[in-house]
Amino acid sequence: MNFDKAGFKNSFINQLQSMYGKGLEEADLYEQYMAFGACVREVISQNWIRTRQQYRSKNEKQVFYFSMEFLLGKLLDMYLIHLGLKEPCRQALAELGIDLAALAEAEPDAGLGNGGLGRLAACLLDSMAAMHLPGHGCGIRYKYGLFEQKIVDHHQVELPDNWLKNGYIWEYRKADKTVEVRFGGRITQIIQPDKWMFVHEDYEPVLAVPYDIPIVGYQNRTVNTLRLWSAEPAAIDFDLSSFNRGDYSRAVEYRHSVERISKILYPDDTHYEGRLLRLKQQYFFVSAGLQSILHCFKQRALPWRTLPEKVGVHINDTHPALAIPELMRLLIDEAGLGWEEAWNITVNTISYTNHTTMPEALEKWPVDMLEKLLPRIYLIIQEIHERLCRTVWDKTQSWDAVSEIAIIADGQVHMARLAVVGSYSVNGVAQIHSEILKNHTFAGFSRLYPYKFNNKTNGITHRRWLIKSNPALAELISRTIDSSWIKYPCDLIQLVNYAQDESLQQQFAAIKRQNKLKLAQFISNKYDIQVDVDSIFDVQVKRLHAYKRQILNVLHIMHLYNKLRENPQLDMVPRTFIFAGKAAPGYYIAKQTIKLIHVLAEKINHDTAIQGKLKVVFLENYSVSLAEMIISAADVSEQISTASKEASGTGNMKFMMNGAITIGTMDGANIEIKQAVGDANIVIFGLTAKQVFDYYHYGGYSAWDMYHNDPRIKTVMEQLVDGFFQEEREEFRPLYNDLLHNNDEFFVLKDFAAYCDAQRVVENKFRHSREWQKMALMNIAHSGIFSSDRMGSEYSVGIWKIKPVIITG
Ligand code: 26V
Repeated sequence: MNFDKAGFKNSFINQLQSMYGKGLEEADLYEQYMAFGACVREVISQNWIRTRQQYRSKNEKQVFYFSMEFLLGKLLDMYLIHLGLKEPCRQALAELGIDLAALAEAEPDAGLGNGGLGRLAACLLDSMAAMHLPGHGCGIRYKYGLFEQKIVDHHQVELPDNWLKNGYIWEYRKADKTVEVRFGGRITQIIQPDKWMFVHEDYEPVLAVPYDIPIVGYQNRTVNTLRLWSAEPAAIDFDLSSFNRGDYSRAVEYRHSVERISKILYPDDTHYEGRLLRLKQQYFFVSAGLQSILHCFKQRALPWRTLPEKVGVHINDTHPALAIPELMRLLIDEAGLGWEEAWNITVNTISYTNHTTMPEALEKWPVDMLEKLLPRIYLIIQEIHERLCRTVWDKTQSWDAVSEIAIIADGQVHMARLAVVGSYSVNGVAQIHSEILKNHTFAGFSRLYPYKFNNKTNGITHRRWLIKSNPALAELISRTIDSSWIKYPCDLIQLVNYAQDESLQQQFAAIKRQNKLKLAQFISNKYDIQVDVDSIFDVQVKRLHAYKRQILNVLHIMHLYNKLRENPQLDMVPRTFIFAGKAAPGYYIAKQTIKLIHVLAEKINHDTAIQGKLKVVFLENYSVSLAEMIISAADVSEQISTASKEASGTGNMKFMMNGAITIGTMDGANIEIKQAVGDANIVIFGLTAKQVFDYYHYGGYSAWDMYHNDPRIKTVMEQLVDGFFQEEREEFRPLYNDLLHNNDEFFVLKDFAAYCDAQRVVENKFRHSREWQKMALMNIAHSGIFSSDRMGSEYSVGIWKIKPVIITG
C-alpha cells in the first residue's frame, strides 16, 4: 500500500481537530489514539466496501460463525500489521512526537469472552480474512465484557469491565440493519385451506441493532465483518405523555428488561448457568443474526432450497443452538415452507463444534422456561424431538436407545442433542476430544449419524501470537529461513535445519532474555517483586479450574520450598513460577486456589534463606494483552490438566510457537504437539485418558493411599491446614478436603510423583543451555500446523465447502 506520510500527518491533525476541537499539544493520549484510529478506519473502510460488493457479485457461499464470545483483545497493532502500515505510521507519528506503542496501549482490550472458546473464535476470524475466505462473526455487543480482576488482600475481587465507556473506534453502528426479536406471548394456530399457520401475539418486542467491526486480512484486500448485536427497546405504545403512573413504570421496566439482554457477559465457562437472561441472550443474537442473513439471501431471489449452497451457519458450542429451531421457524412461518423441506435446508446449513465434555457445562434448559419465553421455538423443538425419537424407535425398538438421544427428557431440553440432530457436521477440537465425543458423550448419535462426526484440531493465529507479540523473534525467523512462513506457517519447519546452529541458538536466547527482562520489569513496577531473569520462567496462565490442576503446580512449589528450607545449599536452577487467570465469581475452590498462590508467594518471596532460588508471582487481570507479554517471555509451559478433561487447549500452542517447552499430560492437543515435536522436545507425565476412565468406571483410586505412601504428599497436604503458610489454619481446609476426603476427583495426588519427576527432567534439560535452545527452536519449527490458518482451511474444505474469494482493487 502506498503511504503518503505528509497526507497522513495532516489527516491525523484534522481528525483531532474535528473530533475533539483540540490541537496536538492539547490532546491527551486517549484522544490521540481515537483520532489515529479514525484515520486507520478510513483506510480500512474502502476495502470493506469493496469486499462486500465483490462477495455479493461473485455470489459464492459465505459462512457465519455464531458465537456468544469473541475475545478480540486490542486491534490497532493488528490492523496496522495487516495493512502493512505499522512501520510508516510509527515513523510519521514519531515525527509528531508521538510513540505508536503508547497509543496502541491506550486501546481497551475487547474482552468479550471467558477463555479458550472466545479466543478461538477471534483467531478463526483472523485466519479466514487472511486466506480470502468469506467468513463472518455473529455475536453480542456486551456493554460489559469479562470482569476485571483485582487482587485485594490475596482475594479475587471482580470489577465491571466498562470497555465502551470512552467509545470504541472500531465499531460501526448500522441502525438501518436493525431487526426485531420477539419474546414471550402466545401462539395460536390458524387452519388455512392447505396448512396450519402459527400466529404470535402479545409478545415483547426487542430491537436488535448491529454494530460491525472490520476483520482485516493480512496484506490482502479482504475485510470481513464481525457483527455484534445490541438490544434496544422498541417504540411501543406506552403512553408516556399522559403520565399515567402504571404505564410510566411499565415503560421504564420494559426499557430495563431490554437493556439487560446485552448488558453483561456471563463469567463462567465451566458451569452451566441456568439463568433466564442467558437464554434470552442466546435467542436474541441467534434470531437477529439469522434474520439479517435470510434478508440478504432473499434479495438474491434464489430458491430457498439453495440456501445451504450459499450460506453456512456454524455454532460455536451449544450456546447458539437455538439457531436450529429459529431457522425452522423463519423457513416455515415466514417463508411458508413445509416441515420436510425446511428441515432439509436447516440441517444442511448448520454445523456445530463442541468445546467441552465436562457434564456441568452441557447446557439444559427447563421446559417450562423455554416454553414461556419462546413458545413457538418450543413447539418446533418438540416436533424435532418427537420425530427423532420415532426414527430411533423404528430402528432399534429399544427404550434405552431412545432415552440416550431424547432432546426433551426429565423436564429439560438438552441443547447438545439438539445441536447434533440439527446439523450436518459435529466436530471436536483435538483428536482425543473428537474420539471421546464419538465414543462416550454422543455414542448413541454416532451410531445413528456416523458421517456427521469429525475432528478439527484447534489453532491460533501466528500473526497475533508471534508477529505482533514477539516481533524480534519473528524477524529472527525471517532472517534465518526467509519470510514465507508468514503466509505459509508450515514453512517454519525449515527451522529444523538450523536448530543446532549455535549462532541462531544464541540469538534466540538473547531475544527470550529480552522478553523476560521486559516481563521482569513489569512485575517489579507493578508488584515490587524482583525476579531473576536467568531463572526458569515457568508459566501457568489460564482460567482457574480444578481439572486444569493449578493445585498440582502449587503442591510441587510447596515441595520445592520444603527441600530448599531443609537444604538452602541445594543445587537447583532458580525458578520463577508465574500464574495468571480468573476464577468464576461463584467458584469457591478456584478462588481459594488464587488465595493459596498469593499466600505461598508472600512467604516464599520474602524468605531470604532460600537465596532467591524460588519466586512465585500471580499477575492479576489475565487478558489477551497480558497473555502476549507473558507467553513471549516463558521458558516452560504448564499444560497439566487431568487426561481426558481439556478438550484441546490453545495456550499450549501459543507457548510452543514462542519457544517454550511444554510440561504436560497426554490430554487435548498436547498429544498432537508431542507427535509434532517428538518425545525429545516435550516433557510428558501422568495418567492417560484410558487410565482415568478406568478409575472412574471401576473405582480403585484412594487419595489417602497417596497421602500415606508418599511423605512429600503428606507434608505438603498437612502444611495446607497446620498454619504453616497462613495464620488462619482452616482457610484452606476446603482444598484439603477436596483432595483427601472427596477422593481427589482430578487425580492430583495420583499424578504428583510423576509431575515432580517431570519437573526434574525439565530442570536438567535447562542446565544444558544449547540443548534447551535447540528444543525451543524445534518447538517453533513444528508449530506451523497449529496455526489457525490450517484450522480455518480444514473447516472450509472439510465442513463448509467454501472457496477463497480474491478481492480486487
Ligand atoms: C460454557 C458456559 C456455561 C455457562 C456460562 C458461560 C459459559 C461460557 C462458555 C462455556 C463453554 C466453555 C467451553 C470452553 O471454553 N472450552 C474450551 O474451548 C477451547 C477452544 O476449543 C479449548 O481449547 C479448551 O480446551 C476448552 O476448555
